[in-house]
Amino acid sequence: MIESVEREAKELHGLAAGSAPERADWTIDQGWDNYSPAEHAVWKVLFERQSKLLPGRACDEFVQGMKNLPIGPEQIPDFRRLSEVLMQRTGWQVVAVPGLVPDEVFFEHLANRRFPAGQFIRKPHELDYLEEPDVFHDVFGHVPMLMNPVIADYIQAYGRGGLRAQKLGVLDKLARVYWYTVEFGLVQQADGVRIYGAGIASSLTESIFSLEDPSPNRIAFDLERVMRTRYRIDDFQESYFVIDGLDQLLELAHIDFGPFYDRIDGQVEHEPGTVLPTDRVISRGTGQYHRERRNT
Ligand code: HBI
Ligand code: FE
Repeated sequence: MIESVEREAKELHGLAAGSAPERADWTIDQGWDNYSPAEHAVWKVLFERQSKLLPGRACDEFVQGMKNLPIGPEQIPDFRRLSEVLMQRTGWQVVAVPGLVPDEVFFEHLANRRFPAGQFIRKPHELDYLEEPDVFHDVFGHVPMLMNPVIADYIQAYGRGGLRAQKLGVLDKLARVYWYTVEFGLVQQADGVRIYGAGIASSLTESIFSLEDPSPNRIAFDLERVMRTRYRIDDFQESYFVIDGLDQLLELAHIDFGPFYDRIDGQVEHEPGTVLPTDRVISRGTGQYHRERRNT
C-alpha cells in the first residue's frame, strides 16, 4: 500500500502517471457552498449515529475537542471556520484535498501543521465503506484530537518523521506507528479503555468491535513491537494497541526513532493477530472474527 500511494492517488483522481495536480501541494478549494442538500444529509446520518455511540467509548479529549469545534449534525463543516478555532488552540489548519495524496505531500502538510482533509463525502449507499479518506473520516475522526496540544505535536512530529523515514527507506515501519496510534489507537482511562484513533472514532462498526468484541487482542503499546507489526487495511484490526494516556504520545513526539529502526532492521515482522510472550496483554482476543472470515 505504502509504495503505491503516489500512483494510487493519481489513478483515483484521474491523473495520468507523470502529470501533476493543479497545485503542487494537492490542495483544492473546499467549495463549501457547492455541497448539495443530499451531501449534507449524508453527513447528518453519519454524525448522528456516531454521536450516539461515542459517549462512554471515545476518550475525554476527543469529546472535549468536539465540544469546542464548529462541528454539528446539520451541515458538513466549513474548513475555514474549523481552522480559525484550531489555529487559536493548537496552531493547526484544515486544508482540502481530493482524497489520498502522495506520501511526501501528506508529510509536508503535517510537518507544517496543516491537516489535509478529503473534500468529498461518501455516497449514501456506501456509509460503511471507504476507499479513501472523505470529509467525515478526516473531520469527525481526526480534527477533534487536533484540538489537544499533545496530539497536535505528535502528528506534526509524524510529518517530519515521515519525510526522514522515506529517505532512510523505513517508511513502512513508521506508518505502522501512525496506523496503530492516530488511526486505530485505544487509550487506558481511569474508567476504562477508550477510543482515540480516528479510524475507529469515525466507524460505527469498529467503535463497537474494537472495545466490546471478544475477538481482537488489546495489547499495551510498545514502540518497537508496533514498528514490527503488520496491519490490515481492508477489515477490522486483529490487535489494538493501548497507550496509558495521551502523554505517552508526547514522548513519542520527541524521541529519535533512528536507533529503533537500526535495532529492528532484519528482524522478523509480526502478523497482525500474533500475541508475543513479551506483550503486556490487556485482553487476549479469541480471534474468532478473522478466523470465520478466512473460512468463508
Ligand atoms: N493522504 N489524504 C491522505 N490521508 C492519509 O491519511 C494519507 C494520505 N497519503 C499517504 C498516507 N496517508 C499514508 O500512506 C502515510 O501516512 C504513510
Ligand atoms: Fe485517517
